[in-house]
Amino acid sequence: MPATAMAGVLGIPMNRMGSGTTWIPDAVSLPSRHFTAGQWAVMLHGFAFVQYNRQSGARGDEQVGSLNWAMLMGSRPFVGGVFQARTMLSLDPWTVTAKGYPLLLQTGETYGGAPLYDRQHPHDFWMEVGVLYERPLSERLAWTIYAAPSGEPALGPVAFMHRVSAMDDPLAPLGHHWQDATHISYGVLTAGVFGRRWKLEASRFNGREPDERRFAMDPMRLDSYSGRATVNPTGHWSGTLGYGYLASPEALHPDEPVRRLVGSILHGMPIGRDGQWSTTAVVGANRLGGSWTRSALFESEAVLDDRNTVFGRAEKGNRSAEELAVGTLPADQSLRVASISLGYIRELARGRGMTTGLGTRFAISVLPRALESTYGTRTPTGFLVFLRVRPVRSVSMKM
Ligand SMILES: [Cu+2]
Repeated sequence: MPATAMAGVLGIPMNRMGSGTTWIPDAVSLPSRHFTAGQWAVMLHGFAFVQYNRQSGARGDEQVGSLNWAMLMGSRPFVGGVFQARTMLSLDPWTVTAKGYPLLLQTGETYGGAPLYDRQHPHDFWMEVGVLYERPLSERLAWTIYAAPSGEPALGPVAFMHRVSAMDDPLAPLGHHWQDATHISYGVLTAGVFGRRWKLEASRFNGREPDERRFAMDPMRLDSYSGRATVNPTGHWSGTLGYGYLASPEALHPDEPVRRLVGSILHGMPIGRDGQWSTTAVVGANRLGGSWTRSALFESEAVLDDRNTVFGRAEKGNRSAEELAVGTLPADQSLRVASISLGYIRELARGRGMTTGLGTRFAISVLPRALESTYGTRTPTGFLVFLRVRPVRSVSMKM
């Protein structure tokens, strides 16, 4: 039996665990390698893309780079429960540079002391370093604690790179900083209780976004808090609702706390012998000062068989003129933007449990008239060709 089918506390399949302490539907899985070493069950995840990325229009740019991450997780029985140590690492700061990669309309974090816009920041090298402990209280109830010098508080859905509906899409969602951007927080403590189909969690964490020193751990703080409810009513569905108070997310605006409300619904089902189909909807909102800004995402990925994968994403949300650094508009003018993307990957080679695919992704955005002169068009596009290496999906036996 593959370790994916391994049952943890309360008989919950081990690979229900997504990033941080999130859950995904049991019917789908993130491809991984497993082995055992003594009492330890070890799981290795990882994706590496090498991509040419071209964003069109007056604010466009192009880049050859690599997006990548690897995760190592070890679990073992410990005083009546299960102990897990994990780390997730990324070389993005080298391979897409400290300034990140071109992505029209993206905002969040800084480079050279200035806010980034039309670029996605690189992920920190230390994406996660943490420990997790789960222990049953009865046949139907268990408790858990998670402590991470770098990790993910209980807020939002599974982070995008760990989402089965987005795993083969190299690029970050435009709603990242409204939805799942807290997935790298330097200092997280989470406590929770759960049954087989539900989980309630509360976190204290560092609300500050990672700084520009991408290879160093940032100073730990526990100045922010969040709470999240998760339900997995059947093997095919998972839903969350979370709320967070981020004390001072942005270094450039240290006096501005953000309140975040995020809801998500994930669906997953197997397709044939080798495939799986996974879909996610997320709505996230940030309150800064007195007003809320919203973002919505719908994405889906189908691994059709051992050769073909298709994926797509549709998003809409608001940006302020200040966030997009449009000096000709009032700083607080709210601009509605939308984007849709489609991608396809053809597997070229397979070996040693890994598969290599050649992929492409095309995106088109729709801008309000107020942004036309800045972007040179109201429908800028993004184009990507890439090679992707990841583990072969282990056939799920947990249903
Ligand atoms: Cu991120």
